[in-house]
Amino acid sequence: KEWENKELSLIGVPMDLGADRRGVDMGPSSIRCAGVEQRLEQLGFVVADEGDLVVRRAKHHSDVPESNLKYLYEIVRVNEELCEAVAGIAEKGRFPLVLGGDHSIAIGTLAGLRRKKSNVGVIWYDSHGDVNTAETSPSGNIHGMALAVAMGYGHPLLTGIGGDRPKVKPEHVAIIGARSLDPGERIFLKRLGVTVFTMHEVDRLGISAVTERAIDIVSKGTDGVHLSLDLDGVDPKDAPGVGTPVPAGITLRESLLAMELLADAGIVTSAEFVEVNPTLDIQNQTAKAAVELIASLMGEKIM
Ligand code: EXY
Ligand code: MN
Ligand code: MN
Ligand code: MN
Repeated sequence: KEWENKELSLIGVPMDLGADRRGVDMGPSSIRCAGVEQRLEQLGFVVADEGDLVVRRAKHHSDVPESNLKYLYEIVRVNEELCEAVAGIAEKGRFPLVLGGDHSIAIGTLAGLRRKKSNVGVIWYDSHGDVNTAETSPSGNIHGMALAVAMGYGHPLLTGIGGDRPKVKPEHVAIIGARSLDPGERIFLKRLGVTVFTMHEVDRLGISAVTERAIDIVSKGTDGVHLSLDLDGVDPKDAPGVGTPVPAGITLRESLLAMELLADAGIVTSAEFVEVNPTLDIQNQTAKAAVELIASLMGEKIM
């Protein structure tokens, strides 16, 4: 593995424009407060905290003529910057760990990873599919479009971040935890043949079998695996501090097992943890859950 040196770079992206809701911009800060760096250092990682990117407050969301894409230009600008930052980290052979921020930042992360790797596998751990386009989106919120953009679908300013090519192939993607898909997203996912482990599969097969199947899919024919973990994939009882909670989700306990299985498989080469909104949280519980998940992903063992 390229990060066997245990060198890791943290980068925060205080983005909330993709969710069109304040609070998730404090996600990186809340995860830092929950002790992410110290926890990683205890695991033997040499952590470089690269700080946060700057996200400008936009005056009004309807800045794109004849489009429902909210805050498009600033989201593009920040993701271009994130793309460069992630590419730089990966280039040095360090493990990029991106702290969000809303899920629109996955666009920049995946664009940056594509510089180093031609076939990135992606585990999209989320209650949502995030495969809307301007045409299918009920909200115009770009965080609900990030995975579609990474696969090459959406506004050209978004799909062009880090170069025009698609950043991820549909056959290298596995969604885990889906329980809120828009009608257009269902059609899109079927048409592209993306593997989706909904809560139905999680309940029927169990999280360990689902994770093992997902590992197979994302590691076949790929040269790296990115975990994009949206905290709203976790049940709101365990992770209440998210902007778009969806009930009946994957428990924290199951999620920790999923992370442990990923750690054992030794396939994950980058990760991001997104959508933590401390203004909706109870005592920073969701950021703390994020730190537990990160620790398990990076190899922490009970014994
Ligand atoms: N599917 C809905 C939309 O596109 O507006 C909700 C998306 C929420 C996205 C969250 C963070 O994963
Ligand atoms: Mn330190
Ligand atoms: Mn998401
Ligand atoms: Mn989500």
